[in-house]
Amino acid sequence: MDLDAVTKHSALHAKPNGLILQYGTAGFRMKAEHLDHVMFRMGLLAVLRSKHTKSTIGVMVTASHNPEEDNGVKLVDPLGEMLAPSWEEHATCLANAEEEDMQSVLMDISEKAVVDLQQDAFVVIGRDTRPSSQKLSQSVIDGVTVLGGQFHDYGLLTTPQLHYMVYCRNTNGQYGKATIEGYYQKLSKAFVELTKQAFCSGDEYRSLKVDCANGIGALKLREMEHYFSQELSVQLYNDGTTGKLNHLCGADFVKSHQKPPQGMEMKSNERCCSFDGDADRIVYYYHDADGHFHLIDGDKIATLISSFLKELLLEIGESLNIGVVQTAYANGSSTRYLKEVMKVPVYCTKTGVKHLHHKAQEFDIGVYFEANGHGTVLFSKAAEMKIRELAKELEDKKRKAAKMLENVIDLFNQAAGDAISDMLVIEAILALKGLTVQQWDALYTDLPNRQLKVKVADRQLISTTDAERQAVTPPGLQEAINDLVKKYELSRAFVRPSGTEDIVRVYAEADSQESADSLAYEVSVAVFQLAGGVGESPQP
Ligand code: G16
Repeated sequence: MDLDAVTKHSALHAKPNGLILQYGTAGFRMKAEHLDHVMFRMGLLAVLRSKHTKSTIGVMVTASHNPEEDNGVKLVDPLGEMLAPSWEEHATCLANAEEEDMQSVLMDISEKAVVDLQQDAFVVIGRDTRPSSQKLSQSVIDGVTVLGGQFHDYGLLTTPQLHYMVYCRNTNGQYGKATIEGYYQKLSKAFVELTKQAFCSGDEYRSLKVDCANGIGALKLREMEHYFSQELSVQLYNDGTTGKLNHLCGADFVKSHQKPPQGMEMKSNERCCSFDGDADRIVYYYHDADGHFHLIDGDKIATLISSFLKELLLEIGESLNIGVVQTAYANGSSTRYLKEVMKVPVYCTKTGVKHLHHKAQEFDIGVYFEANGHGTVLFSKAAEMKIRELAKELEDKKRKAAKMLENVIDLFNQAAGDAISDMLVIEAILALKGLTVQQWDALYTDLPNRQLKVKVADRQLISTTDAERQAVTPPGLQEAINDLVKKYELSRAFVRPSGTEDIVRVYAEADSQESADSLAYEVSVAVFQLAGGVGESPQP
């Protein structure tokens, strides 16, 4: 490790005075102009992580659903998962180190993590379409090269595509080819094979409107669409040619405001969906004949997928165990439906796909989705082998079901939640089951809910327990929430500090929209008063 070279180059990527950052829900995020030093340093860290794991590591430059002026960085571990928690601490130390301490912090990480410094390192890099992303990804490359690491810059990619590349490279191509064509071919082949089996191939199933949040999803879906256009035609909205990234559009906007994105032309009962800024989340929606907006979020996506998988397993007579993983944001009706009607075990983890992914690995088939539309399905190696064997051995209807499962395995991005892959899975399932969007929506009725944001001086004052469902500090906050919840029927509420934005999130649900809105407002006032609210106080 040439530490003098690190010092020299680090000075060119100087840390702004007094800036303290924390590796959050999905890496570092803030205004792009403050991130140059973080990118350089994450390039250094990726090299150490690569040496330590003797594998390729990924660095994605994106701030996903955040406004265009923000940026961020996500590190991707060898099997395409999020960076291991113990290394998140190293990332935070390195990002906050003063210039004169850079050498000692790097040595300290290498010693604590037992990094073999003689080992080669390889890092792959991707970026989203933000104006700041290209320059910031160059800073990552500077960090990688100064520590002697090799790299491949994929340029513009969705976040899940970078996760896929890392997974492919570290399994010597067994998971797929580590090129953008490899990704398109693998997913489209599985999708085309699956939809071939559909009985209902009427026009109704063949067209979908996609709001791309004015982000990278538009570029990549355009590149990919000709691979499957015989089976599904996609019409792209908010494709980045005129609008601003994530502004009044995208999955986060649609989910949190519970209304359609700007620019989308919706006819009644037409199936529409929205990606977020880096295309790792998806939500569906439609207008009914009376013009009412219906949102189909991650919870209903998880329900559709798990019921389809259960049916296929029943058909082939295999008792592989399925588990569904959610977070505290999951609508109470979805959890009840999964447990009581579908009889599948449901688990709740903290927010952040890294937590859900980890829990989902405990099952033969782990289905995980956050209500915001971030999720995928994981198949254990043993389950995958079994299904592939059965697809060869079984006969007739059973063989057909096993083959479908095999294609489903290939169609899911098992490294990370992926809007494009999830969209194709959902479209295939709807076609195969002959379901309209309304029939899908009618599986259960969501409890009315509301999400709000509260600005406080220091959001870390709020700490939580029980998968974020209970506030531990500041004193008195949980008691206040408990008292407010008692005023409403079928109600629930919780608060937690966001790990991607400088705000506190408030979630409430109740028996009517009026009650959910009112409960969310009252809880916001409690947060504002007890946790040091700043600026204008919450408005009803
Ligand atoms: C990231 C995480 C998600 C999380 C979301 C919001 O999404 O990957 O798991 O739900 O942030 O997190 P928070 O509530 O802590 O702000 P994305 O799509 O922005 O990368």
